[in-house]
Amino acid sequence: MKNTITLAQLETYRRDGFLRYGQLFTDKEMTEIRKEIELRVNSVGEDSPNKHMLNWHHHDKWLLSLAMRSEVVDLVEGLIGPDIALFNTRILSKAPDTKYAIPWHQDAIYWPLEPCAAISFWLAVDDVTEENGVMLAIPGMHRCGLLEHIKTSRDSTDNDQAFDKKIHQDFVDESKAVKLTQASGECSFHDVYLPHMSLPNLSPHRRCAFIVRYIPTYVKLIRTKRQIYEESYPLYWVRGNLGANWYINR
Ligand SMILES: O=C(O)CCC(=O)C(=O)O
Repeated sequence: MKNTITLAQLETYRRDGFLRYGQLFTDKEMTEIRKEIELRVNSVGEDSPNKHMLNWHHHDKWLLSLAMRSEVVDLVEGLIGPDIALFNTRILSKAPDTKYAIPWHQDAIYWPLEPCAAISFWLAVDDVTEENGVMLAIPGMHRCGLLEHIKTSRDSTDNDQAFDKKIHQDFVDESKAVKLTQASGECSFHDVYLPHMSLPNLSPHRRCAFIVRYIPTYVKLIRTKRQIYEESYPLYWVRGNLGANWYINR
């Protein structure tokens, strides 16, 4: 049966800039997904406590097929419409007892998209609690457009170095932030302009998520073909009209 987004869910997504969808995969499916993702996380060295495995779907067919699963894409369609491309993927695994946080940011500051429209699908591989590196978001602030970001310092102890920019503190009212705790197998979606961050993992448990970014195909990737390869940006067509881009799978 096709997964659908209700009108109320769509309205929530548009109003808040994110949607906590709830359970997407069953416990049985998650056992399999967790096993596969764990294999990949454990294959990466111990040099960083936070494992950022960016765009592994380019060389990993299993990850690509997870990102293409109709259970996920049906929901994405309900939120951004029927013409969809896969832009990037990330496994983000936070090791237990680590001090690294991800600073407040909007994904829009990083991505060469014109117009800048994208949605992130965030799958909780492990249970996400208030202690193990939960993501925080400020509802409704995606409607403010791009906020001023400043560089984070490389040696900062509170920053995850994969994110080198943070929203200027004048624009972040943490009292309005909500914590996106989720059980394993639950998922959320967030808009490219949503201010969000994540806390350090102070618990004895890993916090791993699989994150996929999709764009509507009318959005143009502002890169030459050479840059697309150098920066690991080739798009995959997922469904609907092809729109303005070149796709590696077409
Ligand atoms: O998973 C996290 O801790 C943060 C993820 C994030 O910043 C993102 O999905 O853009």
